[in-house]
Amino acid sequence: MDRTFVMIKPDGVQRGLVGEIVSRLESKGLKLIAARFEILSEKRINEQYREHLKKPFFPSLKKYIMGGPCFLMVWEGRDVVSIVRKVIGATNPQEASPGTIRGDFGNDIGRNVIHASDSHESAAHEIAIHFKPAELFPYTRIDESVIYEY
Ligand code: D4T
Repeated sequence: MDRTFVMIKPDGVQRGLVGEIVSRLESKGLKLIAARFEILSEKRINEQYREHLKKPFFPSLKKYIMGGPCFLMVWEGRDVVSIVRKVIGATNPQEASPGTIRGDFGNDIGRNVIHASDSHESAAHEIAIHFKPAELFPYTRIDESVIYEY
């Protein structure tokens, strides 16, 4: 089983989309193994978005992420990193396909509802930024034998 980090951003929380988003990922057959509400510190945002520190949009991105609670999650499943990226859709909601989370709920690239790790390496890094190992709770889903062929 692979793991990925997923974060519902403050706009998603304030718009009441937490339940809808968790439901979509659960219905897909993915397994939620950790979750927490938190207003992220500047230090953790800088670590999370380290490749964007020098980008012109970074100051407004940081202000937006720090502007309210985020819902932080770790999801587990086979190929979960690429599956979740497909479920959330393109970074710019105007380019995200209908049926994806950003395609259905987003309008503006600066308010794109949700984040998910884009590689196994970034997933490992981001999970370690936000969660201690003891905060992860792996378990077996009762329907695993019918979700996967092998
Ligand atoms: P996140 O990291 O939020 O899941 O987004 P992506 O992985 O899909 O996209 P990203 O790293 O390229 O962008 C990070 C974050 O910055 C915001 N952003 C991005 C922005 O406000 N203006 C911009 O021009 C870009 C490129 C949106 C997502």
